[in-house]
Amino acid sequence: GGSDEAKRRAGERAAEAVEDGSVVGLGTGSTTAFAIEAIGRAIDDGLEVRGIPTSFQSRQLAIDCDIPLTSLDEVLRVDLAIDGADQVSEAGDLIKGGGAAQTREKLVAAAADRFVVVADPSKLSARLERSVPIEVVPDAHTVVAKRVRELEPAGEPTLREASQKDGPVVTDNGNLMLDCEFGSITDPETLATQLSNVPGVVEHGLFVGMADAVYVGTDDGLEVRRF
Ligand code: DER
Repeated sequence: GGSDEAKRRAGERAAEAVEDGSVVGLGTGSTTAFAIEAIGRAIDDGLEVRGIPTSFQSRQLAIDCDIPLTSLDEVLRVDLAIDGADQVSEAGDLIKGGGAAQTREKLVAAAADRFVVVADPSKLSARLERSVPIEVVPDAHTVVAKRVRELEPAGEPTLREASQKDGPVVTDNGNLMLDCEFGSITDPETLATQLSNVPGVVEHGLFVGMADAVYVGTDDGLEVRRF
């Protein structure tokens, strides 16, 4: 992973884009955590915003930072969503779900007028080539795994195992995670559609054409890519 300094730069710069009176999506992970903490400090200085958390982790951090919270049920629109990514392609497409939170992350990003991704250089890749996390309803994990192996191009699924518990990772929504290896993904849009069409898939971690900007923090600067 990247350095904390690079992540901090990206997160804090994204927090500066939050406007007074707005609704902001609060993503998951260590890079976005710097944005959430910076939004908390801005609130101490008088900024008025409401946040929509995307996971148990981001909700807890937002509460610790005294950020007033709301939900997609209660607002008509989200002004800005800020979130990290596991990989960012040159085209601005993303793989997410390393934190198993991609379903709510995608809901909030899709509801947002503007979606800003915060990253460090270790996340950048010409093409998407990490394994694609897929959240599946528990009863469907074997049938979804079978369908993933039969896709063209085929994927190799692995049920994500918990590290401090015997058995699988259970998501915030009570589902399971399949990490699916497709090699280098030449057509993310088609793969995204194929995965969405498999019954039992709750949401997959391909975010195609969703990011409006990627803030790439480095140890001594920040590069902004707009899409
Ligand atoms: O997409 C994800 O699930 C990742 O956890 C993402 O949010 C990045 O996390 P990081 O900033 O800790 O690398």
